[in-house]
Amino acid sequence: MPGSTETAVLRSGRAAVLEQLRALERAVVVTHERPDGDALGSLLGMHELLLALGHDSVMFVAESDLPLPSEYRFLPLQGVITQPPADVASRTVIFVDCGNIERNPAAERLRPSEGWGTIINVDHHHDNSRFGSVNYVDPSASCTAEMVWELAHALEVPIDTELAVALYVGLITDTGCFMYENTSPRAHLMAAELIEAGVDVHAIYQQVYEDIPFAKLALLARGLANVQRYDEDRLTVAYLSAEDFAAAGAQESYAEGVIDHLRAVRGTAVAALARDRLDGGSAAPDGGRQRKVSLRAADTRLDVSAIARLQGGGGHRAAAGFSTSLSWEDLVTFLRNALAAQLRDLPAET
Ligand SMILES: [Mn+2]
Repeated sequence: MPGSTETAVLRSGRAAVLEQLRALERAVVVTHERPDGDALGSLLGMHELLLALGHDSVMFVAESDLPLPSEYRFLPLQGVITQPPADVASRTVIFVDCGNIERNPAAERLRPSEGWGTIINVDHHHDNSRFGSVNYVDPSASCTAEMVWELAHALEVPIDTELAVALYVGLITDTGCFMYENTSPRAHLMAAELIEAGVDVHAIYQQVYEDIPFAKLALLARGLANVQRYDEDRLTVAYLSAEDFAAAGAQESYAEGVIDHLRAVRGTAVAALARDRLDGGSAAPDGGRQRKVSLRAADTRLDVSAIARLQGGGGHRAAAGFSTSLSWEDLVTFLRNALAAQLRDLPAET
């Protein structure tokens, strides 16, 4: 729970964002790289909210993030632009679900320089770097879509079916279909309202979770074949190499969900999945591979975002990630040490 100072900051940020959302005329809505369900749901939701207010709005997703994961292609995102708009300097740039400005691939071209407009930052990551000129960061929100939903209420924007579907996708993906720790009564109240607004629960579930390309199953099989466990099974790790992706015929986004299997294994306190970046990323100094590492805490006393920050990443206590050029062996050593340090610092059990 946020302390009173944090709550005061949150309220002032919310008021400032509401004021900006009412007053702005032209906006570009953006989110984080490799967008997931909450990123895309809140991107589309914010865009539709702006259109409902009568504003000019465009959505930007970098070329490098296309194609979008196939499970989200049913969302009406055909209109996204893949380069920042030429008139970006005269638009309010609205970041949703983006904990750090560097998590957008076009950060350099979205950052205000002299004479530029406003950056609005709406997010629920507790380690958000508050990079906006106005920041509304609410770590108690289950997803950024929940914050967009709440802003729509405050702005008296009616929730039509299209807006409801966008927000619902953010809600189910970030709460693991209402099963993660962040699932609050408010998340369920939001779901109830979105269903009343016309969301077809089962149809969306099928689109997002049950229309799996076979290559994704093949990639999961390879990931599960690569599982290793350390430290009395408290650390469960697996990797997906570029060769695994090639052999499965899989895109990078097909790795989504593999880590859930690692987290669910009895005994696991922390799960990690390291996957080679298929775009190569920036070349590693030793000529080695660039890897993207996803972390999950199965033990709720642990904070994997703190582990991710040690490597320049971030996220939530229960779900975080970072990029690295560490070798696999060094990466495992790092994770084992980081986990051991957190376990050591836990209060003694009574
Ligand atoms: Mn999110």
